[in-house]
Amino acid sequence: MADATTCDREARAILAKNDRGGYTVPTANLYPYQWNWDSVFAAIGFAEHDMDRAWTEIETLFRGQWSNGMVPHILFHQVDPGYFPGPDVWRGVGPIPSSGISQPPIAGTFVRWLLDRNPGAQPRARALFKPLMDWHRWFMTWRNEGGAIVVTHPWETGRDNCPDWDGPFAAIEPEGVEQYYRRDTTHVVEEERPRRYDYDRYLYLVKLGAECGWDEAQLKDTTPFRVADPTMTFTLLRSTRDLKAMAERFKEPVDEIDRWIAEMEDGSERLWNAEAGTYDCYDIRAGKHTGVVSNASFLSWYAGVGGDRMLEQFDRIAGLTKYYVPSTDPAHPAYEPKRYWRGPVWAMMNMLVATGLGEAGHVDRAKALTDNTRALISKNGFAEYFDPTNGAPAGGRDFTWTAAVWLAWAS
Ligand code: 9WN
Repeated sequence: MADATTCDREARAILAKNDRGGYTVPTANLYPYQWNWDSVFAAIGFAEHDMDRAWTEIETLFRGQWSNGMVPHILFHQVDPGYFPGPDVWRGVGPIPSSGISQPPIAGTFVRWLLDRNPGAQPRARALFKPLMDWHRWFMTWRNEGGAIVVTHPWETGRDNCPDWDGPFAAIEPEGVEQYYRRDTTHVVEEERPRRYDYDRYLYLVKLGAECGWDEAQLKDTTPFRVADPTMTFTLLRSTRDLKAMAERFKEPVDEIDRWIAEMEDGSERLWNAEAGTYDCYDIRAGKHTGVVSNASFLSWYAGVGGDRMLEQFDRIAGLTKYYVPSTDPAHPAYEPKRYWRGPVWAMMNMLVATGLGEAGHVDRAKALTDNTRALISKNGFAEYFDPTNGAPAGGRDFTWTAAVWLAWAS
C-alpha cells in the first residue's frame, strides 16, 4: 500500500500527464478526448493545487455547448483513431466536433464548490452561470417526463452497460448498423468491457440520432430508448439546488429554478420502485421499472430526496463485498464483478454518494465509505474501476477521475 503523500504526488502527476492543454482526457489511448463529467471531476482534482487550471477545464467544456443549450458528452478537439465511435459517426451539430448526447450534469454543483473555495474567481463563476442555466433548461425541456429526467442513450448516464438497460435493449433490433471495429477492446481485456450485443445497440441509437440531426423533438416521439434514470435526475436536481445558491449570490431571479426543483422533487418519486424498495430506472416506452439496485440508487441523499429510504439497502450492500459501493447489487443475477458497470466499484460515484450521506447526517457511513475507497486506491492504484471482491484494478489505468477524487478528498 502506497502512503498518502506518495499517492498525492502520483495523482497530481496523472492529471498533468492527461492534460492536453485546457482540457484533460480521462486516460491516454482508451479515451483520447474530453468527456463531460470526467472534466468536472478533473477540475476538483486540479483545485487541490491549481485553481486557475480547474476553472479552465470547465470553461473549455462549455465552449462545446450547442445553440440549444446541450453540453455534449464528448468533445473531439483533435481526431484520434484510437477511439470508436468518433466525430464522423456522431455528426454532432455544435461549435466543436462532438457527440450528440449529454452526460450527468454535475457541473453546476462543482462550479459552486470551486467558487466556495476560490471566491476571488466570482467573475468566472458568473460567466458560467448562464451557460449552466441554458443546459439545465435543455434537460427540463427535452428530457423531462413528469420531473424524472430521461436519457436517449445509455452512454448519457455514464453507466454504459449496467443491467438497467437489459430490458430496454431486449426490445431493440439494431437494424442497419454497418460493420464496425471496436477500439476499446484493443486497450482493455474484453471481460472488463461491454459485450458486442450492447455495442450493436449503442451504435444503432447513435445512428438514429445522427440521421435526424439530433433533433430532440423528433427523438422524443420516435426513439425506442427513452429511460428515466437516477444518475441524471439526482445529479440534475442537486446541480439545480447549487444553481439556486449561486443565483442568490449573484442576485439573479430564482423563480424558474424553484419550478425545476419542485418538478424534479416530484419526478424523483417516479424512480421509486416500492416493490423492490429502491430508486431505479423507469422505462418510459415499456412503462415499467428496471428493478436494479445500483450505485446510482444511492445518489438520493446527494439530491436531497427520499430521507433515509435507501439506508437499509445501503447497509446490506456495504456488507456484501470487501470494497463498496458495487455498481450493481451483488445479489442481482446480472452482477459481474469485473465487467464495467455491472459490478465494479467506481471511486467518483463513491465520492458523490459519500457527499450525500455526510450532508444527510450519516457522517460515520460517509467516512467509512471514503476510507474504504481511499484504501482501495492506495492499494491498487488509480484505475478506472475496481473489482469489489478483491480490489483488483480494471479498465483504463492512470485515470483522471480516480486521481481527481483522491486529491479532492485530500484538500
Ligand atoms: C462512452 C470516459 C467515459 C465515462 C463513462 C464511462 C465510459 C465511454 C466508453 O468512459 O464511457 O461514453 O467509450 O466506454 O462509462 O462514464 O464518462 O471516462
